[in-house]
This record gives sequence, structure tokens and C-alpha cells, in this order.
Amino acid sequence: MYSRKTIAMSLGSLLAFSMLAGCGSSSSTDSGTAAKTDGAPATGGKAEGKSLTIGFAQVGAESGWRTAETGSVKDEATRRGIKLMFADGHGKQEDQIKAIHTFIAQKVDGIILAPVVVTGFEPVLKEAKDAGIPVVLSDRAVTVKDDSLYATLVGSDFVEEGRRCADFLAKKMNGKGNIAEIEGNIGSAPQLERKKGFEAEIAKYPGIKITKDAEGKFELAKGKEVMEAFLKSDAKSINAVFAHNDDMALGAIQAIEEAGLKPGKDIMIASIDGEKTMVQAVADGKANFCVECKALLGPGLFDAMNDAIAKKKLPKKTVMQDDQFDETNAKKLVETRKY
Ligand code: GYE
Repeated sequence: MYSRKTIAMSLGSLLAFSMLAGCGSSSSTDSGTAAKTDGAPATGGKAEGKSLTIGFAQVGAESGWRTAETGSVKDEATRRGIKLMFADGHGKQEDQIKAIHTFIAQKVDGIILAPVVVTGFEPVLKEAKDAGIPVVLSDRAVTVKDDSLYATLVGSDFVEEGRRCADFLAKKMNGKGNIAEIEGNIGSAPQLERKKGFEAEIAKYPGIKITKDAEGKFELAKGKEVMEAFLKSDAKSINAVFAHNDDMALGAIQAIEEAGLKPGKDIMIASIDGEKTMVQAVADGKANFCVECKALLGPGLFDAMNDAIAKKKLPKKTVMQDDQFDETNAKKLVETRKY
């Protein structure tokens, strides 16, 4: 239940949302599409041609990946004639929870949530469920005791992305040396799961140690700052960097160059997302490896939402298949990157 004050505040904060009414056409609907595209009518879900209103509680704009995902969701909403209430969480869980309260008060047809962190969403998800509003998770998981609190998650296998970076670096390092790890925002699914996959694989190589480790919040500037501190403390000891996303790797590359060293040669670099600028860095030899994390999730998210609204049984997760880039294919594939 909400007090009148809460509702008034929530409605007030609604002004902060950008509202996209669906009309006109848009583009870029390909590579993020979930496995399931059944050719159903694009606006499906609600009878009598009444358009859907969907709330989207986004993390923020911390990375190029995130900006691409926001664009994909907005474009796809427009293409399908869906009214999208977009809420930028500015990287704060409290802002996301406020936005979800507003969506519930507005009686939206569904909510897309890209959660900042894994814990703490259970009560608000319960409120959405009690109001009969389905929630589709975008890209990141939440930890809940009752998984009926969300319909499905559309996103990549973060553990596997981390594992692939470890496998590449360990082989490239011939099984010995020191790695510096730059982590995403602590407590988020990509930070927890990429770390888990990476460190489990590295543990198979007794000659490799993770000697430095700090949070870079998935942001370029923060990744650069963290790398500067690592280099200041002991530049010579670092053989490789594993960054939990491309933006932080790009920041690290800048820091390494400013320290007079050669990224990709003196210090090897591996990261995750598949942003065009990072694939270009691999093509230019300034980085060594990049695992894609599919970002254009709009079509897959709205397909899942239609099914959730129609009360169809959904798998708990639709997993995206990710490519990867190294010196053998980056030059050829960089032009194909859409974000
Ligand atoms: O890798 C990172 C972003 O959750 C998959 O979040 C997403 C991650 C992505 O900030 O760049």
C-alpha cells in the first residue's frame, strides 16, 4: 500500500521520465535479438489495438554498452508503437526502486528492469507482482528467493564471458605472470559473475597471480584512474589487465600510454562488451582480446514482455550468444559493429 504522499511524490518524479509515444519507424533491430523471433505481430499483447505502456528502469549511462542498450530499447518501443516510460537510475538502486513505484502507481502494462545490483529488489518486485504487472529483467540478474517475482531475464552468460578472457590471457601469458583486475560496480551481476568465471579459470594456472584488483564502476574515467594507481604502485610487475568491461579497458589503455608503455604489448589487455572502439583497439594491437556482450536487447526484451503479458510460460533466462575478437578477426569485423 502507498500513502497518498508517496503517490504524489512518485507522480511528481514522473516528470523526470522521458516518455516515448510509439509512432514512426526506426532501425537497428538485429544482433541483440533473442533466439525466439516468432514473427508475431509487433505490437501484440493487448487486445483492441490499445498500445502498451511499459516502464523501463535503466541502470544509467555508465558505459557505451549501456547507451547502446538504451537506444535499442527506445527504438524498438517506437517501432512497435509502445509507450515507453524511461527512468535513468543514475547508478542508484534507490532511484530504480522509486521509478518502479511510479510505474506501479501509473498502472503500466509491464516493467523492464536492468538492476544496478543483485540484492534488495525483492520487496519492490513483490509489489509489482501483487499489482499484476510482469517484470522482465534486462541483462542483469537479481538474487531473490522466489523466482516467480520476475518473468524472465534476457542477457548474456557473464560467467562464461569472464572464463573466456581468462582462457585467452592464460594461454597468451604461457601460464605465468601477474594480472591486474578492474571490476565493475560491486554487487552487480556482471561484476560478480565475470569475476567468478575469470578467477575460476585462472586458478587452473598456478604460475598466474591476480596481484591487483580494484573497482572501476564500468566507467572509462574510473578505469583510467584505477590503472594509474596500479601503475604508480608497481608498473613493472603487471603483465596483463582484465577489465570487466570495454570502457574501463579503454581507460586503462590511456593510462598505460600516458605512463610511456605500450598497451597490448608491454601489458596485455582483455575485456568484455564488444564496443566498436574496443574492437578497433584490438585491430590496432593496443588490446588483445574482447568478448562480445550483446547490447541491442530491445527486440528480445519486448518479445519476452509480450509473452509475459500474455501469461505464456517463459524460460527463466534467454541467453545471448556472444562472439569474440582477437588479432585474427578484429580488423575484418570492426566495421560490422553496431555499437
Ligand atoms: O557489460 C557494462 C555495463 O550489465 C551487461 O553493464 C551489462 C554491463 C556491461 O555497464 O558495460
